[in-house]
Amino acid sequence: MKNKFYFGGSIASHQCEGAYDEDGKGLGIMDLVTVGSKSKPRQFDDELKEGTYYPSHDGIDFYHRYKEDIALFKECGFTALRISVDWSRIYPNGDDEKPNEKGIAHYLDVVRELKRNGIEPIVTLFHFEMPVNIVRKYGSWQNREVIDLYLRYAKTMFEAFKGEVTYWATFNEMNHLDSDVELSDFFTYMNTGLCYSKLEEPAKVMVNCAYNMTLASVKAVKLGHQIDPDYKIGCVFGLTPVYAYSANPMDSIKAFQAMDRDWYQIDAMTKGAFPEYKLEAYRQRGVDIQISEEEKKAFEEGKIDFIGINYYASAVETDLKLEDASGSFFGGLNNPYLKQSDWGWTIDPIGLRYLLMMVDRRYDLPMIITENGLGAYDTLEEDGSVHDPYRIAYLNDHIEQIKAAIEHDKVNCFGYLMWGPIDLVSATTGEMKKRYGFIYVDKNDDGSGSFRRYRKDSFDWYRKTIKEFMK
Ligand code: BGP
Repeated sequence: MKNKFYFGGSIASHQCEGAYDEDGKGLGIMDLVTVGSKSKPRQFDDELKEGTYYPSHDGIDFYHRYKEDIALFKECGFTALRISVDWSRIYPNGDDEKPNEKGIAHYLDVVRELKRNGIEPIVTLFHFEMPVNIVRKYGSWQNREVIDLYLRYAKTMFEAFKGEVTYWATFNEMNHLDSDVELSDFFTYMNTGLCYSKLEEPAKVMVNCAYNMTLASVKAVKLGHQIDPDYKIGCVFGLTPVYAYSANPMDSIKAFQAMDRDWYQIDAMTKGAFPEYKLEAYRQRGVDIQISEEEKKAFEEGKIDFIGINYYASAVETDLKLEDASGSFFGGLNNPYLKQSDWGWTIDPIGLRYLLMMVDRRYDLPMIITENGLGAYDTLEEDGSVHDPYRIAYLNDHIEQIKAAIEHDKVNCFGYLMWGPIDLVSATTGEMKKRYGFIYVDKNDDGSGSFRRYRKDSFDWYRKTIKEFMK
C-alpha cells in the first residue's frame, strides 16, 4: 500500500444517484431533505410533501448515467473513485428479512464498470444514508439494536463484493456528532435522521449515537476482516486543524479541545480501546456509558487499516471573549490571514500539510485524502465551455502541500480523492449551484435542466496534474 498513490474523486449516493424509489429502494433519510441556500437552511420533513422538491430524488441521475460518467473519469486519468452505497437500496427498511438483490446488482455493475476502466473503487458503507424506517421504528443510532442492523447490512456487502472491492470505509464524518457543543440540525440529521433542536435530551442522545456508531465501526472492521483478510477497511473523518488565536496558553488549550472532539473516534478505532477521556467527558454531561467485556474486545479487535481524511478548512479558537467571536463555518473565529470561499469556508492549503503531519505522527497508519475541494459558482458559456481558474488554483495549492507532506515530511498518504469531481447536490445546502466538479452538470437548484455533462477547464488541468504527479 505504501508505494501506491491513488488519484481521483469522491461522490456520495444521495448527492448524485437520483432514482430514489427505483429497483426496490426504500425511503432514505436524505430523501426527506429540501433545497436550502447559503442563508436558508435545508428543511428535514417527516413525510414527503406534494409540490416540494427534494434534490436527492433525481440527484444528477448518476444511477442511470454512471457509465457515461465513469468514462469521463477515466478520460481525466482517475485511478480511484470513492462511492457510497445507499443502505436503503440494500435493505429498504433496514430490518427486512432479505436484502434487495437489485440494489446489490446495481452496485456490482458500478464497481465492475470502474474496474474495467482501471479505476479502483473505494466504498463507503454509510455516507449520511440510512433507511427512514430505522429512525421511525428504532429511534436511530441511540438504540443499540441499530448496530446489529448495520452489521447485517455490512455483512451482506462484504460477502457480495468479495473479490470485487478491496478498500472500504465504515462511515463518513460521524465525528461531527458531539455531546459537548450545541450542534446544528444539519450535522445530527445527516448522521442519524434526528433533528438536534427537537431532542428532549440532546446530550444523552448524541453520546449514545456517537458511541454506538463507533462501536458499529469497530465491529464492522472485524467482520470484514473475517470475511476477507485482504480487505483494507478504514473510516472517513472530517478533520479541521484548529489554530490558537494568540500565544496565550489558554488559547492553545481551547484549540486543542476543539480538535480533540474530532479525534476521539480515531483514537477508539486505532488504539484498541474507547478513550477514557471521552468517557469522562460523557459522565460530565450526565451520561455513564458502560462498556461490556464483549465491547472491549470489539475495540481491541476492530482496528482500522487506514484513515480517510476529508479536509476543507481550518479554524481558530480563543479563550478571550472577543466581540467578533464567530464567523467561520466550521466554528471558531475567522482567520485574518486566510480567504474564504463564496460559502464562507476558510481556504487553507497549508492547513492540509499540517493536518497530514499531525495524523501521521499521531497514528502511524496509512492515510488517504478522501475529500477536498472548492464549492464555487460556475458559468456555462454558450460554446459549452466553463472557465474555472479559481478551482484550479485551489486544488493546485492543496496538491502542492500534499507533495510537500509526502516528500519532505515523509507522511504515509496513499491517495487524493477530490470531492465532487462531477457537479452534484451540495450536502449542506442542497444547491446545485455550489459546484465542485471538473465536469459541469446542466441542472439547476429547482431540478430543471438537461442533465448534460460538459468538461470544465479544470478537467484538462487535473488530467495533466495527475500525470505530472505520478512521474
Ligand atoms: C462533506 C461531506 C460531503 C460533501 C462535502 C461538501 O462534509 O462528506 O458529502 O457534501 O462535505 O459539502 P457541501 O456539499 O455542503 O458543499
